[in-house]
Amino acid sequence: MAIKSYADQMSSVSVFLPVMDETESLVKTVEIILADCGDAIREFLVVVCKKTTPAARETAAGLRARFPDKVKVIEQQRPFLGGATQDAFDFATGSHVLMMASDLETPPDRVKEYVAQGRAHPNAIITGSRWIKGGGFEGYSKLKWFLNFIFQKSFSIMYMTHLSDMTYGFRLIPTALVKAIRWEETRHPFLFETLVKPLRLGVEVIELPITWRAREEGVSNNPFMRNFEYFRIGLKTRFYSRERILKQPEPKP
Ligand SMILES: Nc1nc2c(ncn2[C@@H]2O[C@H](COP(=O)(O)OP(=O)(O)OP(=O)(O)O)[C@@H](O)[C@H]2O)c(=O)[nH]1
Ligand SMILES: [Mg+2]
Repeated sequence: MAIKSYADQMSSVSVFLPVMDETESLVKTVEIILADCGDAIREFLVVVCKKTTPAARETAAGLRARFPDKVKVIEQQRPFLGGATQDAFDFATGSHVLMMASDLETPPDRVKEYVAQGRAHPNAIITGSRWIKGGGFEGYSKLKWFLNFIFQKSFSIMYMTHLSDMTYGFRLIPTALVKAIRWEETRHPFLFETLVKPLRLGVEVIELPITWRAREEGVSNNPFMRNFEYFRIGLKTRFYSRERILKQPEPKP
């Protein structure tokens, strides 16, 4: 079946920024992106939840006051990181959504490269890879590094894809595509779901080498044992039909 186009061009980007305890990191993220490629940015969707610290909330409000045309602060309705991302998808008005974090583990100085790639390949997903030449990990636990490698290899074989990193949540996706898919995960495995479901639909995915550096501010919200939950969505989706992945049936050709 011919692959549907979800974006003929990249006109603007909605940047999703989930926030728990980030202050300086959040400010840096917004400032760097605006300085590097502010023209391409339609909006920053800063998503806060009940567990977001008062200092982080204040920081978000401060950014909204400084950049009222660009920064929106959204009170999260669905639970956890996957829920925060789905909430942002509902609000996104740009042609593309950039999924990232506000803890500097998704380096904001690389966003301009996503923008350039997105303009050149508007119908594709542009995703960061820590495993290809030029990418890497700094300050990642050795055990997690090893398990991540095995995980990536297993799923690249299962999905018969050249992709080397399907779990790094630093990616640019056409907005129409995220709005068309029926999402399931609410926690961190959502990051994997946003790659495997489009892959099953036949969407092109382009990797950019990125070095992941452990955060200096705040703490991770993903306890180690939860990493094993990534298998569930990966295994299920491998056998899903297009109808199962999409919210609406596709028109017959
Ligand atoms: N609004 C909101 N933000 C969240 C939630 N969970 C995590 N975040 C934010 O999402 C980003 C990624 O979360 P982390 O806990 O750092 O996850 P991670 O870096 O993928 O996980 P590790 O590899 O275990 O460090 C951070 O900026 C968090 O503050 C949530 O439930 N709601
Ligand atoms: Mg993190």
